[in-house]
Amino acid sequence: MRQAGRYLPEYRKAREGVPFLEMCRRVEKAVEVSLQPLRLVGVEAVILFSDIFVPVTGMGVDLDFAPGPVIATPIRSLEQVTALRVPDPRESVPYVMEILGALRRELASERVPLLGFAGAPFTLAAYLVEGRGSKDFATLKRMMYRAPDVLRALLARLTEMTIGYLNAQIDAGAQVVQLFDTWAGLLSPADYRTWVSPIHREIARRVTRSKAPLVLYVNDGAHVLDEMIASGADVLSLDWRVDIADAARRAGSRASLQGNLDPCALAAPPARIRELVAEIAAAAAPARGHVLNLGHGVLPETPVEGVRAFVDAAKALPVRSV
Ligand code: 1CP
Repeated sequence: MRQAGRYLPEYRKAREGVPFLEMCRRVEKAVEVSLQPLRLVGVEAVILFSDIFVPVTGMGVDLDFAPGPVIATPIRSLEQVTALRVPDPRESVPYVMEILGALRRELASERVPLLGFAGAPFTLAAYLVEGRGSKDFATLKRMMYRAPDVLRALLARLTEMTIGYLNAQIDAGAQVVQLFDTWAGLLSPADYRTWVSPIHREIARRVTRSKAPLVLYVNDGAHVLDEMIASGADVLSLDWRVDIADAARRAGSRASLQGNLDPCALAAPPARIRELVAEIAAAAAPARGHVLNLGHGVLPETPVEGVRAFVDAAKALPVRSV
């Protein structure tokens, strides 16, 4: 999950006076803040510092962050979709591969795995159509019913981009890749089967999973868990609304699990955080494998002590394979 960010005073310092996209482009800055959660709170894996919208800038979309993504001209027509490029990410966003290479060199002696990531096509399309974050993405949902061809064409381009981007990250040194479908949980099970599942399956089929396992995250996805299991992803990252014991039973030997403490629980005293971590680990024990994590990214208001208590409690658990 998102583990760098504003809850860390050192991140706020590094970010001072630097626009967010500039942070993602400046290799030394991005390497520095990627490593902050490892050095400052002791997490056991490093995730590339970037954003799901970084590769979208290479498609010819004008966007900025305030603090979430804001699209200058939201995509509403087929003409706009056909104008989107699907470039080679090594050429359009070469700095992402440089950051990964630099991180691998930095981590070579430490046995700390490096994660790359991408936004899933549905979630990227949600912002591109809506223009910015939203509670219900009503413009996107209207497009599903009024202009399904436009949405289908947009998702097809984004799927090509995403597959090329994840494979380029694996070539550049990512040892695990995570696909974030933050907004796919807004859909009914039937719409999810139509608009989302085929894309997840295609990505799982075409990403080089023999070199880097694929983690799939869907926020608010309890009602589509069986579809997630059928996606072919190696690890399913669960939000906190999912009963992880039930997920372990349903996934069986088909997928490992990741998650799923409510990020707000990091406000609890350390002793309570230790209890909650032990409860999740016990509930996930029957799973094929389990990566202890939050059920979403660390929130800006989170006390650093809470994050540290979570990490320490996780490290005190017996090691399991994934
Ligand atoms: O300094 C700041 O204010 C920027 C805050 C921030 C950060 C730290 C944004 C803006 N993006 C990021 C980095 C980021 N985003 C990472 C790097 C990982 C790390 O270093 O820990 C990752 C994996 C993401 C992924 C991301 N961005 C997602 C998917 C995962 C999720 O959290 O659901 C989404 C939906 C985004 C969009 C986005 N970017 C930034 C914000 C605030 C948002 C969310 C906007 C919204 O709520 O609609």
